[in-house]
Amino acid sequence: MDTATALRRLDHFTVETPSWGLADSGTRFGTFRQPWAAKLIDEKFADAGQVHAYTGICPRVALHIPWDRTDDWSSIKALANQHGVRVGAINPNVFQDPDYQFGSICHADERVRAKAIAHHRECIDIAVATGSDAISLWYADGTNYPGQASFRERKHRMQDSLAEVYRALPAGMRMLIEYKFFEPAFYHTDLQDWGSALLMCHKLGVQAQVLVDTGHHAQGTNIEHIVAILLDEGRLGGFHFNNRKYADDDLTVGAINPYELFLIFCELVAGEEDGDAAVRATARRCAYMFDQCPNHKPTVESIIQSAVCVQEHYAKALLVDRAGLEQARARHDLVECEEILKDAYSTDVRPMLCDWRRSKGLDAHPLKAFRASGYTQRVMPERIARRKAAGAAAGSGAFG
Ligand code: PSV
Ligand code: MN
Repeated sequence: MDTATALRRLDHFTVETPSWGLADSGTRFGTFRQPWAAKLIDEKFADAGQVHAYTGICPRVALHIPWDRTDDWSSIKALANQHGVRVGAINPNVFQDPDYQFGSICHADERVRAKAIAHHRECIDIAVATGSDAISLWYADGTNYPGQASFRERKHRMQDSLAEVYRALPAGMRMLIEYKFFEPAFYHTDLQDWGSALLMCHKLGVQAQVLVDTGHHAQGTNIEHIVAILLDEGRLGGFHFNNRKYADDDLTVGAINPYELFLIFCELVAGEEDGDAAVRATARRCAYMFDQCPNHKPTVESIIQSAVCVQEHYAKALLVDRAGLEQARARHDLVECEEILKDAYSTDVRPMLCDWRRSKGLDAHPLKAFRASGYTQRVMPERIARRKAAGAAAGSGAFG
């Protein structure tokens, strides 16, 4: 694709910011508090607004309930708008309440399943109230030891529970189903891979689609292949970008393996340009989101880094010489096929992206501009004072 067309295509490329990626996070060994990290929902919108103001590609913020719970959902839409963003996918949390120790929607106890289903319904209501068009579902359900439970009984409970949630979905709202092969369960996870997620979607209906998270696969898994299959089936609903070295590390996008990211984007872009209108529609509707934790980095800066990185790799994928690739494939010219990909990957797209930003009235260099703005230094004392005034009980955090 030529540069002018690629520049136009960049106008449609957006990625959702996770509210939890702006909050303090840690590991089971501890959380190192960052004095500027957002806690309350207005702070999360303010920070997300900064990410969008400097990158121009992050207009939506995903919320996690109950971490982001508030008494008045009707005012949340306006609050987000005040900060130049809007509400993205609503993520129910059915993994922290003590009732969910042995599962949520797969739990053997009907009372616990009903509680989990009611929470999903609440999230659908929140999505309606905030103008969001998706709920995003991830489950920690699984077992830790062989023999602990019947896989098939749990599968049936999941099917029945998700069917109930699906029935509550209004027209036009999507249910994104995310899989993960392990953690926190260490023996089996009920929704462990794209196959099980797809199976659920087929049982539920067209409003259910699979969400792929980079960190949720065994080492060496060919994620771009999964993306291609799900696109072809019309069931790729969303993508959680992050990067990992070992497991679900939730590091800044591109920190470890940018070439993998590029190859994933090659499939997403191939889908956007496919000759089949259904594949094109699926690819163009795929909700791109970050799912990362700051891991000792200043929160807003780390998401700006990710945003710049995904935009660069999307741009590189747009520049792949598709016609040349088709011809080289037809000749079985393996070397040329790979060279075409590497040419695009090696292209320095930064000047092109600087042009794109200038054309939108943005600073050409988002991270530098944000750092120079003094935002972090400004909000830090305000937030420290606010925490002191409110006491330790204020707000919600993320993991840990
Ligand atoms: C847990 O692994 C996780 O990171 C999933 O990827 C979800 O998308 C996210 O938390 C929010 O619930
Ligand atoms: Mn995720």
